[in-house]
Amino acid sequence: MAKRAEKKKTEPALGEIAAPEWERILREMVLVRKFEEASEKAFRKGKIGGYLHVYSGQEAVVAGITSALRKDDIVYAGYRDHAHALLLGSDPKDVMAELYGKASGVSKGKGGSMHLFDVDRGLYGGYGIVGGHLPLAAGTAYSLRYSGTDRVCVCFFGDGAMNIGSFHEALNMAGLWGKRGMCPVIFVIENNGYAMGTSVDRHSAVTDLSARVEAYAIPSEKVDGQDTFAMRGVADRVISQVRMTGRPYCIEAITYRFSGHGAADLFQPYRSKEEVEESRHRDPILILSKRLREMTGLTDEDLQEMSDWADEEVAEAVRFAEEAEEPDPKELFEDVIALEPGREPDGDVSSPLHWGPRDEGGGEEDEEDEEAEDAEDVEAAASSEQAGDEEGEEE
Ligand SMILES: Cc1ncc(C[n+]2csc(CCOP(=O)(O)OP(=O)(O)O)c2C)c(N)n1
Repeated sequence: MAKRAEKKKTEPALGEIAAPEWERILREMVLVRKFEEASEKAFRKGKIGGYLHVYSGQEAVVAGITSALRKDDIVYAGYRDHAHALLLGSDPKDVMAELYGKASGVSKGKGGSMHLFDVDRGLYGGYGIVGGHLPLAAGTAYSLRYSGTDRVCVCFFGDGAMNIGSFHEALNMAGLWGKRGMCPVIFVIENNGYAMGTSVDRHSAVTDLSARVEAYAIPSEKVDGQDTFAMRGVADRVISQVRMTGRPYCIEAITYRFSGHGAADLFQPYRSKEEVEESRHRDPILILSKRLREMTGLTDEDLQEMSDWADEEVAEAVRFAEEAEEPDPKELFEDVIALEPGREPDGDVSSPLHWGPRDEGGGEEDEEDEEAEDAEDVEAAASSEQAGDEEGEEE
């Protein structure tokens, strides 16, 4: 009996989420898959520079979570971030243009595949430094609560990111702030079994990853990351709980990436062909399609129409990216903290965004002033000490 109640919690029935919404989620997952296939092709043709990590196989994880978020919630992602942008509603044309390094890309062509950024859609970035975004997510969650809102922050990261120092620092602070209801962050471990070519049991002393999170007073649970129903179920429950309590939570989604780690990982000696083949039976798109066929009467024609629509959207995105303008080289110095060599800071120089080369003369003066102030303080302290001694003598 208890078991059945638990199951219902993680698998919302169709009545709770309307059939058209499930079909919309499936349609978007198909779009992500086709987008990834096209981006790999473009990378191999040399159209995309830098690096490229695709998400095929993991679509249910982000689809389940993002479909349960509010528009004003915030999401952080690692470098495998195309699906996050697309499922939050970024225009596929702007995402593809970013991969191509074009000016109309979501990060003005400066970020590329690993650094998508679309604040209007709630995406506060993809991050190429493994685990680098976890402290940002914890701090963002704190600020959301501190400013009196009930918004939440979701932070996606891979199993490999759990072995980096910033993971432990971020989780410790989140656990601590969470005790006072001040850290509405949901950590989502996208456990695809590998950090590049190193399997979880070769990179982690404790392979029960969600259990490791509990050491920081953050409750957690595991979920089948290939099953969109299960992902959406846990997302609905956890997001509303975190929104209400301001306490962090961790979801470990057990998933699998069908492609190599990155576009250059062609031979994948760390896993067998059979293993990859086998994982295809747990394709999240097939699982959801089958479910919807049974529950909403989705037909082959409907699936074909979704596939054709996604093909057209992606073809248009590629066309757009190919034809888009390269960024102006001057743009290199915009939106960054460092200034061009020799350029004077303008505007409010007290803002970190205007930090520039320090004026040496002014700097010395400042130092002299500080030294004089220090000397005055020492003098004042010495004379009051002396006065105290004299008082003592009088006594
Ligand atoms: C701080 C840091 N160390 C090392 C790397 C090199 N690196 C790139 S990807 C990766 C593996 C990360 O694996 P995981 O977090 O599981 O993400 P997945 O690729 O599975 O999504 C590493 C170590 C990096 N980018 N940043």
